Amino acid sequence: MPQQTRISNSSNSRRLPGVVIVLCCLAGTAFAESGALLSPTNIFAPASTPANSIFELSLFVLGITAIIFAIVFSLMVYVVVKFRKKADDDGREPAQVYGSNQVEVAWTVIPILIVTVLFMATARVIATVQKPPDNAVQVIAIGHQFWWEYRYPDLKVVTANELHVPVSDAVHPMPTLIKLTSADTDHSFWVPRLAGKTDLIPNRVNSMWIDPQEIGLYLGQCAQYCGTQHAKMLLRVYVQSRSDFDRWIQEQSQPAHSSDAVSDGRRVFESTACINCHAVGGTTAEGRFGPDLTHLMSRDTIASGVAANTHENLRLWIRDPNAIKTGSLMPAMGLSEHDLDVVTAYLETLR
Ligand code: HEC
Ligand SMILES: [Cu+2]
Repeated sequence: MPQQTRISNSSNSRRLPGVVIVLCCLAGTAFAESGALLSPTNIFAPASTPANSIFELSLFVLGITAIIFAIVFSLMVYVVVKFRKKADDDGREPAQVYGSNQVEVAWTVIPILIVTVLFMATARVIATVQKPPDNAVQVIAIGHQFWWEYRYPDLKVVTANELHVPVSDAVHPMPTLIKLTSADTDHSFWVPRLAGKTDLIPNRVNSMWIDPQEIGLYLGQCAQYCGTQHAKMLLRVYVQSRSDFDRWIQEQSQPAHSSDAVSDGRRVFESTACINCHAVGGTTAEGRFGPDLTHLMSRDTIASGVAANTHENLRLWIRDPNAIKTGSLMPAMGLSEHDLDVVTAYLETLR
């Protein structure tokens, strides 16, 4: 009988590494299949210096903690297996051992060294991320419930929800410095592939910078709960070639193009409360509560990335913003079908 027990126990301990390998494989497959590596908000695919420094630091910390985990876990498994209750246990207490200077010095000094290394590596990354770059494009980002306002003070451009910045390669660096504040409550700017999170706080100006190295669209999300529609406060950063960016700035700094064909819609827009909340460059509309609409049609989306900027969505939005974004701070204006049509037509000329 004792003989039998020992045999089954030893086969159990031989099965252990197998179980660990299977678990690791499962976790790995789940991770790969979740598409995490392909996602446009992937924190493991940095495309800008601050994001890259943070990424490297996290790999470093993950590496050190993984080694500690492996050592502690293997010792634990070893102890559990080796000193488990045996069939021929005599029931006596094991030898009691007190005090060992070597062991105590080792487990004090080694952790102190590890913590010092982690501290210094972190402090270095914080210094890199906080140091404002030279010759940067200046942008002011203002968080609103539930949309983003972007101003380029030197370039005389005001826009909303879709931030455009130039690409910055190693040969011709052109970083963007973003100063962040808020018009109402706390928000947080987080585009994982470009930089870490920075909060937008009323009556305070924070700053961050990015130097995206690849042309493309980078996505993010307000990362600080700011009210009902926090979840629909999406971030879109368009990284463009130098010439495309210059052309975009050139177009955005023009006043709105006016067209007589839509004068009915323009009249409705300018005689209702729209102009208390929205600005259209070169007209009497100078409201600042809502997004600047001067170049509305140059944007791919409306309502902070929530809906594509199509005729149907635009009309639906003006009829009832809550149909697209519950809790939005734009009221449904109760316009007639005719007024809805002409106002939408007018907005569609704001290129
Ligand atoms: C009380 C202020 C207020 C009034 C009045 C108002 N809006 Fe708005 N509007 C907003 C706010 C705030 C947003 C942003 C909503 C969001 O994304 O959460 C917005 C968003 C929009 C957008 C989407 C812009 C974008 O780029 O995402 C359009 C288009 C728009 N409004 C048109 C109109 C029209 C047309 C009228 C008049 C019929 C009007 N608004 C009246 C506050 C207002
Ligand atoms: Cu927010």
